[in-house]
Amino acid sequence: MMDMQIERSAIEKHNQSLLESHRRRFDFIAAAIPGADEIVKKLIDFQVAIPSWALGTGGTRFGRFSEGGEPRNLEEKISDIGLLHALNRSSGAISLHIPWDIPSDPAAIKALAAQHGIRFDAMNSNTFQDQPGQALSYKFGSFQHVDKNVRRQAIEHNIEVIRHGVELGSSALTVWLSDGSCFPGQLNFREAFQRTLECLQEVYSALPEHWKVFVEYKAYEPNFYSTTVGDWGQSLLYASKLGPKAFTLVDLGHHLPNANIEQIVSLLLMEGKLGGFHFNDSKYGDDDLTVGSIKPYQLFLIFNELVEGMDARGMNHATDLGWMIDASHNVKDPLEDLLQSVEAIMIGYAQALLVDRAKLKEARQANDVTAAQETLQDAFRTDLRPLVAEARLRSGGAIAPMRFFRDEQLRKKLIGERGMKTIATGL
Ligand code: AFD
Ligand code: MN
Ligand code: MN
Repeated sequence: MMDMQIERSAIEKHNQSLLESHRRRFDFIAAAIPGADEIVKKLIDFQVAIPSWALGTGGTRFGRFSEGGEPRNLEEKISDIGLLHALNRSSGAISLHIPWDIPSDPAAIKALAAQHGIRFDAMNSNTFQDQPGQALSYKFGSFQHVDKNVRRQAIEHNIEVIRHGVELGSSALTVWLSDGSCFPGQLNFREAFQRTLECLQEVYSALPEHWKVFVEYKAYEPNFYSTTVGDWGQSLLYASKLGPKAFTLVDLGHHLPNANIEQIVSLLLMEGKLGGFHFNDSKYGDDDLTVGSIKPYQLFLIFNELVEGMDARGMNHATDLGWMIDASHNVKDPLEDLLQSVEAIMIGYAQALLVDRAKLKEARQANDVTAAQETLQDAFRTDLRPLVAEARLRSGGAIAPMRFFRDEQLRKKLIGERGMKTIATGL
């Protein structure tokens, strides 16, 4: 059931109306920079996985203000991502969260996703909430828990998530553990680490042949004194002890204020232990704000390290890391927010591709700090949106997705089809 069909003719009409001005802008920037076409080709290949839990309005512990027209089930979530992908041609994947997204009919879900050109990226397990009817509580943690029965329940859940993923064609599991402590004395840190590692090792041994497991770290929240997978060092320690199929997952909002994330990314990539990202932005904590909305320069600096580090290892930019969004939209239309987030990621990536690597290397060799900074900022200050739009156009998408979304009143149409009072499962 295709909830919302975006007519090809509507996109073509939209593009026709914008083509002349787009062409002018594209030709201008393509004449001003080297390798415009190469950048466009890389942008066409680059796909960002959309989190299933972000298609509805998020909320905080203080309240949730749903928008209306939100997806009521997994089919509608896939349809919403199909809408995004039809417009930006860069959202060709979905990251599911279990048990929120348990498919009633996996084959039908897989076929529906394929119809939209969407594949299944990493699966996310959930041992940070107690589900209805759950035998044992995760109130005091899951893999770290002192009770081996709780740990067993959490291991079984993660193995169940892998099973769902295999049915859908996914090949990665993201484990984010909210485990930790709220007060000094509550935990023996060493024993909590050991128990967590033993559980992760059991999950690791259940991974199918070509699967990866991403160990996601987070500085604090919901625990506020310590987190058992609390920073990149701990995640790297777990991933290194687990083996070659285990990697770290970098969520941009999961660092203490002012952390140098681009340096962390550079070193994890050097170690071959960077698994992927949960992109978002933040001012203070794990705010899950729109990518690039607060610190776009940091996003560019991260991509600058990624492009340099991936090229140093001969990696395929599009396929060798997990590119996922993890955001929560409390006051914006979720689909508009996701269109903005994907665009910000594409712009940051394009700018990083534009960096004059030879000039940067020369400046570094000469300890010419000013020239090194100028080289980076030169790329960051170049407006590459016409290249991102060109990549969409060449892939059959819309030159201006946000304008299309509004001109076609797509949210109003979704409300018409689903009603005002719909709540999507998720955070
Ligand atoms: C929350 C956590 C973490 C996790 C996500 C999905 O902070 O980022 O990846 O939920 O489980 O945002
Ligand atoms: Mn995350
Ligand atoms: Mn988070």
